[in-house]
Amino acid sequence: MKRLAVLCCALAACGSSGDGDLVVRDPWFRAPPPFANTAAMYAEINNPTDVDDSLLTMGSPQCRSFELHRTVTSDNVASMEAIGDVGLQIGAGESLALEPGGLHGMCLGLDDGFEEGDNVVVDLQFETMGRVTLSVPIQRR
Ligand SMILES: [Cu+2]
Repeated sequence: MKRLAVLCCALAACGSSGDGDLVVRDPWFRAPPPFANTAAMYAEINNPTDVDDSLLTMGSPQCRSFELHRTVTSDNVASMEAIGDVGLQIGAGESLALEPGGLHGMCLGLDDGFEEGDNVVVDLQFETMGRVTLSVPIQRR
């Protein structure tokens, strides 16, 4: 059973397993505006192993539901669409960027008190690695 190292440098608690497992770098939620009902989550997921993997789903007890989204721009208008059940591939030796303007996790139906400075528990379900739980800071960037 492989382990997953979480590098969460925003919390000054950096570490690495150093033995070639999946690594999630710099996970964060964009602090939502007042009364917003959704928030986007970003991170970089690195797969230094020699086994392909795939991010299948995300979830959080602080979100009514959670979707994987991509940003699509058409006629200069950006909008988001959900990625279906196929998940997001992270090939062996590759990285997956969840970043503003691109792929991201979307927390729908926010808890009250989802505010800058707090941390949110998020589960990521990977096809090969299984479930990974992160503590993700809410930030303004
Ligand atoms: Cu979205």
